[in-house]
Amino acid sequence: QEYTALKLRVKEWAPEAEKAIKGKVPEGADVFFVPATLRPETMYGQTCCFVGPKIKYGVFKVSDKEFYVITDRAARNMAYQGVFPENGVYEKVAEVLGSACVGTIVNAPLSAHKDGVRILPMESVLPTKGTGVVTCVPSDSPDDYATVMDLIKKAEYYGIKKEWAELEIIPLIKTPSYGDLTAQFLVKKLKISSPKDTKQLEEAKELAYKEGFYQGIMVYGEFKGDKVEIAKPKVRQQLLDAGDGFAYAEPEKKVISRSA
Ligand code: ZZB
Repeated sequence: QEYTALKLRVKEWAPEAEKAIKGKVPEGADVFFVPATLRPETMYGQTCCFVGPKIKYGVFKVSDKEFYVITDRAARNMAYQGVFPENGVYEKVAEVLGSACVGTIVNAPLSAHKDGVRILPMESVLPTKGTGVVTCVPSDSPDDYATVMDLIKKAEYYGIKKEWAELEIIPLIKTPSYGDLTAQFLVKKLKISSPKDTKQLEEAKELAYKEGFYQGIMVYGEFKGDKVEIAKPKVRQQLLDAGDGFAYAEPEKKVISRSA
């Protein structure tokens, strides 16, 4: 899987996370949360960025001025993909629990929400996939939409301010079958009522991917009017050229045949 890793720069730390990194990251250095995405063309619609509250993240040094918050596993993989200065070497300067990061404000490249977005908790983030950081696009990702609705509904339970999850959901892509808010449409259609409806969410994700890629037309951003198929690599290249993102590949997983 070839992901686009996106660099979301920390603007303001949540107090607990700030304590965890204090004295370990040089004053004035930039720290980035780095989600891995397969949908660079949807980055205009980022409304928050998810971490697993129970996941342990490392803060890894890229240079004196630049540090990445990702899982140890992702850092190891990146170390063989030219992300760090020396091949195979990755230096961890601090550790921080996902829950401690909740409330942190980050700048999300291309997002319409220019003042920044919050780091919020998502129970279903897999520590074994991508970077363990997931950027949230509730217009086009059913998982993200279901999680955002749940965060709003149970803000107190999650220990967040409701407003943090209430950023406007902007239509990005229009398709013949699902309109211009694919995730919301599919969540309703498949009667998904919470992020725990994992089976329906899996189905919704597959449908959203297919329809979005093959039938989608951009209705937002620089490539408005273009087919998603055409816009996707262009948006990706822009992010790479601007230094706001880089390529990240997951190592091949052995496919185990279920019928064998
Ligand atoms: C933004 C985005 C916008 C995404 C969208 C999807 C969609 P897949 O297809 O199963 O390989 N993701 C990345 N890492 C993790 C993780 N550790 N745990 C849980 N989810 C993760 O999934 C790839 C997508 O899953 C990634 O692309 C990321 O969310 C999420 F409009 O980034 B995506 C229809 C999907 N739409």
